Amino acid sequence: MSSITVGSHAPDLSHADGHAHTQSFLSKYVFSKDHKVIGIQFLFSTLVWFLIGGLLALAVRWQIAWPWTKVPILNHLYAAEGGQMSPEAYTMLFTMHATVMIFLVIIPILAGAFGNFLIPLMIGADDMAFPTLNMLSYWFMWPAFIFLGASFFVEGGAAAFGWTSYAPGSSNVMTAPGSLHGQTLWLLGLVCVGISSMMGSVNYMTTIIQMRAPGMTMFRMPLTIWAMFITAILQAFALPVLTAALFMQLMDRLLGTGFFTPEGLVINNQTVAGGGQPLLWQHLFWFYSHPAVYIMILPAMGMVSDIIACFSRKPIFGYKPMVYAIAGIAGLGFIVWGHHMFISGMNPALGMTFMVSTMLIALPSAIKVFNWLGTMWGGKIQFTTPLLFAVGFVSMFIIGGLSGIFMAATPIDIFIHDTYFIVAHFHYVLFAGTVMGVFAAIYFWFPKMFGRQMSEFWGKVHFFFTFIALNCVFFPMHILLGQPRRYADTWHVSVFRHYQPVNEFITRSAIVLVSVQIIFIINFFYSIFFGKRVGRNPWHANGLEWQAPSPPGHGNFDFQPIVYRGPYEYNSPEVDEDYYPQNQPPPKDRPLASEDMGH
Ligand code: HEM
Ligand SMILES: [Cu+2]
Repeated sequence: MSSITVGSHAPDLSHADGHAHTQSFLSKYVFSKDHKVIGIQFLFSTLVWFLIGGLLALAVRWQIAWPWTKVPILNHLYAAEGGQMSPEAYTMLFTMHATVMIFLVIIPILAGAFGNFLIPLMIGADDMAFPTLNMLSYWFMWPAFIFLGASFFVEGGAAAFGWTSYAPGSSNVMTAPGSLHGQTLWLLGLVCVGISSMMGSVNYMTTIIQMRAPGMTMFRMPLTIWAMFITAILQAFALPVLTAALFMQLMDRLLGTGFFTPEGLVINNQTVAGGGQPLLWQHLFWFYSHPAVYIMILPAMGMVSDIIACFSRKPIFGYKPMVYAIAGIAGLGFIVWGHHMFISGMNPALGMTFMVSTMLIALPSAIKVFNWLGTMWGGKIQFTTPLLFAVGFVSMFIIGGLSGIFMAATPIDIFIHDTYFIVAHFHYVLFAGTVMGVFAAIYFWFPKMFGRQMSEFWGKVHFFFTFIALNCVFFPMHILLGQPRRYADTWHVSVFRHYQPVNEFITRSAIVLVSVQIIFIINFFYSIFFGKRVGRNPWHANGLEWQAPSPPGHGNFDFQPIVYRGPYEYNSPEVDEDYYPQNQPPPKDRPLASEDMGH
C-alpha cells in the first residue's frame, strides 16, 4: 500500500493554521464541513441526550422502587392524574429511555463524535472524503431529535413498545397508548438516524481506504481506526434491513398493509388487515440489532486499546490478532441474531445453531480481553483518568460477556429471557462497557479537541463514584432471579415482593450514579474555557493526531505527515524517549527516509 499518492489527498497546508479563509460564524460552527467541528457537534448533542436518557431512567427506577408514588419533577413529563404514574406511562418511559440511549447517544457518540473527530486525524488526512455528506449526516440527526422529542407531547404520548418495537402491537394504531402518533414518530425518527448513520459509514469507509497519509498501511492503522472501519462495514450491511423493516411497519400503520399482522387479528372489536407475520419483524429487527450491539461497542474497544497501550507505555499485545478479533466479532455478528428469539417457538435445531454461533463470539471477545491484559502486564502503568476508565471498561466487559454466555445457552435462556438478568447483561456491556470507554476517550482526546486538559483530580473522583455506583445499580440485577423486565410493578406480584429492598437499593444507587455525572459536566465545561493549556502531545502518545496542533486548524496538519511505523512503538530501543511517533523517521535515515514507506 505504499503507492498512496500524496497528490490530491495531501493536507492542504495553506489551511493548516486555521486562518486561511474567512468564514462566517454559520459556515464555521453551524453548517460546518470540517470533520472536527462536526464531531464536536455530535459530541455536544449526544451529551445533552445522555442527560435526558438518564433522567428517563430515574423515572423508570423510581416506579420500580416506590410503585405508584409521585416521581419528583419528572411527573410533569407524563401529566399524570394526581401525580401517579400510569402503567402506560411507565411503558413509554422505559421505551424512550432505551431508544434515546441507543439511537441518540451511544451510536452517534461513537461513530458521529469520535469517528468524525479521529478518523482523518489518525490517518493523516486533511478531512473526510465527502465533507458535505458528513455535514448532512449530522443534520439528519435533527429531524430524529425533533421527531423523538416531540413524540412526548403528541396525543397518546411517546412510543411504548420497547426499543425493540415488537409487532403486531407496534404495527397497528390504537393497540395501546403510545401507539398513535408516538410510534409513527418513533419510526420516522429511526429512519433519520439510519440515514445519518449510512452517510457516516460510506464516508468513513471511503476515507479510511482512500485518504491515508503516505506510509500509513492498513496494518499501521491504530486499532481505533480498524474498529471504526469494521463498524462502518457492519452499518452498511445491517442498516438496509432495519430501514426496510421500519418502512414496512410505517406502511402497516399508515397504509393498511399487514406485513407484521397475522390473519384474523381483532383489535378494538375490529378485524385488521392481516396475512403477515409478527415474527418477521423480530427477524428483521434482530438481523440489524444484533450487529448493532457491536456497532455500539467495537469503536469503544478500539479507543480503549489505544488508551491502554499509551498508558502502559507498551506496544499493544497481539496487534494483528486484535484486528482479526474485531473482524471475527463483526462477521459472526451476522449469524447469531436468533439468540434474541429462543422462546419464539423456533425449531430446536435452529436454536442449537444460534446457540453455538453465539458462543463462538465469546472467543474473539476473550482474545481482546487477554490482549488488553497482556498489554498492561509488566507495563509502566500511568494511572491517569483515561486509563482508569479504560480499565473499568475491560473489567466490566468481562462481567457482561460472561453473562452473555449464560444467556446464549438455550436451556438457560428459556428461564432468564425477559428477566432482570438480561437487563444486567446489556447494562454491563453498554453502560459499564461502552459508556466507560466513551468517558476514557473524552478525557484522552479532550486536549486535542479543545487545546486544554480536563482536571485529572476531578476526573478520578468522577471515575471512582461512577464505577462504584454503576456496580451497585447493575450487579444486583443479576440476583433478581425471575423478576420480569418491563413490568410497571413487581411489588404487587407476591413472589417478587421480597426483592423490594434490592430494588430500592438499585434505585438509590441510580440516583447517585446520575448525580455524580454533575462532576463530569462541570469539569467538561470548565475545562473548555479554563483548563490547563497543553501542547500537541500531552500524553506522549504515538498516533498522528498528536502531531497536529491542539486544537488542529482547518486542514489538520501544518506539515505533510509521512508514516514510518505502527502506532504502538512505546519504549522502542531505537529512541531515547519512551514513545516513537508514527511520523518520526528512523534514526539511521534521518532526515530523509523515502525508502521506508510501508512495505
Ligand atoms: C460475549 C458476547 C455476548 C454474548 C454471548 C451475548 C449474548 C446475548 C444473548 C443470548 C442475548 C439474548 C438474551 C435474551 O433476550 O434472552 C443478549 C441480549 C442482549 N445483548 Fe448480548 N451478548 C454478548 C455481548 C453483547 C455486547 C458486547 C453487547 C452490546 C454492546 C450486547 C448487548 C445486548 C443487548 C442490548 C441485549 C438485549 C436486547 C433486548 O432484548 O432488549 N451483548 N446477549
Ligand atoms: Cu444479540
